[in-house]
Amino acid sequence: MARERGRNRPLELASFRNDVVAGLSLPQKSLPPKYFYDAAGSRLFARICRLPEYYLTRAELALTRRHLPAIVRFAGRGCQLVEYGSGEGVKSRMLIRALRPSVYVPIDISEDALLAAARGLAREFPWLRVAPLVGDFSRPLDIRVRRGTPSVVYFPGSTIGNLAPEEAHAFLSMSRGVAVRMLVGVDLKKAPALLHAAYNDAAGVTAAFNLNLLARINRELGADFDPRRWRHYAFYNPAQGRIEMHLVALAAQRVRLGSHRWRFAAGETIHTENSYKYSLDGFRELAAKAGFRSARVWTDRGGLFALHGLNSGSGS
Ligand code: AVJ
Repeated sequence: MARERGRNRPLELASFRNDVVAGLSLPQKSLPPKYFYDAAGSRLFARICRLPEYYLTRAELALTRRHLPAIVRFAGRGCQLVEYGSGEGVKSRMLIRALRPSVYVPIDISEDALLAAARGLAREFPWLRVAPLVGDFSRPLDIRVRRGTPSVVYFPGSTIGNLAPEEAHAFLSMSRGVAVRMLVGVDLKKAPALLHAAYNDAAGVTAAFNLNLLARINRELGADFDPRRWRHYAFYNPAQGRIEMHLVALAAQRVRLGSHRWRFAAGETIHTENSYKYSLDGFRELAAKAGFRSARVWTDRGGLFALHGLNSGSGS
């Protein structure tokens, strides 16, 4: 195991570097949001989930608790449960306990977090077969599903919101080859002021989360970003139906990474994340285009967040 990790790390670092160089070389400089989640970023994200303004996590937990029996009936006890995410959350454990999957496949980009969570789950649920997989949802699923037992893909947390609708369509189409059913957590469209507050918390945790990306690029790739010369900027773009997060250069500056150099004008931004929001019908339509029938949808009492139960319409 240790040897395998030693082999993978340089590759991971090389793709991180390639993605950063490619993103900063675009006309609208941008960085992929999957790189937010190093150890410091994951801690900051856990704090975001507890912020009073960040309703998403609480709303999804509440709806899962409230509709658990119906969700379990939809997914089917004993299924093979594939989850994007390490499965350490309360929601996942609630679902595992009630669903009793024949095998649980958590998929996460952070190998350390994934293996730690898998060990924790194995301890908590001695009857559970856990088969963790390092990866992310931008690449095709490489899991050998056992024939005869339906596979259910669980994609909670509105992580699908990080994808543009075309990418979300591609992800859903690809999942259709594997999943008989899907459970997808999706943040709902709502008053822009509420969305704005969720990504501009008073305590500044989201700002720290966004800025940590520059610190990580410095730490791991040896770049020379000065985080004090950048500011968190997040707003709702109603035409696109998404929150956009950016980092704004407070002054003109240059940044270097190895032999690469970039100039930033004062006020120029690096686009770090999109977080798409969908109406119930908007997401149903997207799922239908990818060949899924949207069979069920559950929401919290406040109508803030939705869990869609999708049917591939192919067999069991
Ligand atoms: C984990 C992608 C669902 O978009 O709300 C939280 C990440 N970014 N605050 C989101 C995030 C800023 C989050 N997702």
